[in-house]
Amino acid sequence: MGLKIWLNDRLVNERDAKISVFDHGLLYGDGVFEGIRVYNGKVFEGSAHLKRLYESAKVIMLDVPMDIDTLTDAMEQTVRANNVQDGYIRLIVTRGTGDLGLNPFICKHGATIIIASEIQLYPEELYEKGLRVVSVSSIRNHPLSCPPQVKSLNYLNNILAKIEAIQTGADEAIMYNHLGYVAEASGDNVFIVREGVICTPPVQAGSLDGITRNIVIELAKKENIQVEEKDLTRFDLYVADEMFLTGTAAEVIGVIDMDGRVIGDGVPGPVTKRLRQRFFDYARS
Ligand code: PXG
Repeated sequence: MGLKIWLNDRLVNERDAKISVFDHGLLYGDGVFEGIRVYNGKVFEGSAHLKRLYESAKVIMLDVPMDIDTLTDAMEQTVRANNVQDGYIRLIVTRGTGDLGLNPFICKHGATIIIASEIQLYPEELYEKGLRVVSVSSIRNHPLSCPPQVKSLNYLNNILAKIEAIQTGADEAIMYNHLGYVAEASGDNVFIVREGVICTPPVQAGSLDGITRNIVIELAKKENIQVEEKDLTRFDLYVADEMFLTGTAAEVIGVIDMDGRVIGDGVPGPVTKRLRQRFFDYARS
């Protein structure tokens, strides 16, 4: 039977959900996407994700073929058609079908794809034990290349980072920017706790403006924990009392080892655990 997939203007069966080999999303990674959670059958932070999608599209001069209300409705229809209660939406807008040339303006209109399905989280035991991360040599996009805030279909930089991490036996990569400051993990934002203060790199350091990141910052402030967005170095991470990552898939997950240095007490710390719980409650409320 398979899933019901939203393709352009309607729901189709999974086996009929096909796009052209001349789609520039495939040929050049030319397009944008979002990964969005569904909790209790409801799209989580849908408007924040759509805002980011439209901004990414604007930067690469891609016209999203639907307005926000229509796209919101399409996501909700896709969630309902697949009976997703707790799951994941992959929303993709490609440049559409063109020919074998870079020129995006030859493509008449973008293709819209919405998949609503299950999500592969880190195994539960990793939330208990914490992640091991390594510094990788692949840096985040330079601000004068495709801006790192654009959530484009071209994720090769981050995939190279993930490969480096896996090759060394770690769970995740810590990526730096062209100046040597910490940017983020390959698909998650990074935070540290030091003497009771939470720090995370500013978006300008080359991190994605993460939706989980922003919620966690707000939740921390509500808990009366001071939050600073500032440039962080490798040193700051090594000597942190706690480290954790945030993202749509991972939610909030502790880090206990970086480049062979034990972080804090070598177990997910109290602030990490508290924020993980607060986020869990918020997402499901
Ligand atoms: N940085 C990068 C580079 C990301 O791709 C985040 C940070 C976290 O942002 P959010 O808005 O999710 O808090 C992301 C998000 C996947 C997948 O399928 C990847 C993301 C989100 C959902 C699924 O690997 N990345």
